[in-house]
Amino acid sequence: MGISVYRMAGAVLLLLLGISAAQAHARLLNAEPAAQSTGEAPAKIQLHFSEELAKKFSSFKLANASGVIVPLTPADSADPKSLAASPATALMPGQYTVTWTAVASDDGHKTSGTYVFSVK
Ligand SMILES: [Cu+2]
Repeated sequence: MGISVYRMAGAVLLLLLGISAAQAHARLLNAEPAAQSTGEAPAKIQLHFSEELAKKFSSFKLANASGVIVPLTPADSADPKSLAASPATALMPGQYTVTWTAVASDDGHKTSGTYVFSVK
């Protein structure tokens, strides 16, 4: 009887831990250039997340309107919640898609997403 109470308490604890871990997934908060924005060719692309990232496993890539990958030079951000990189050559006018993968450093959970911005 005593053991089952402990087991029950353990199960509840695991459930609570599971819920708090789920909240630690890294969400994209904002970026420069901003999603859906149109502006000058950016010297740097920076993504800001809700959680600290395991940077080794977190990255993003950039593709032009034809789907061709644009080479990026990683620009190491001192901010543990940000990823940054610079286009290897100036971006031509057009629409670009950022595809990101982020791994939260606290629980190792992976999130991903895409957004677009345009260069005029
Ligand atoms: Cu998580």
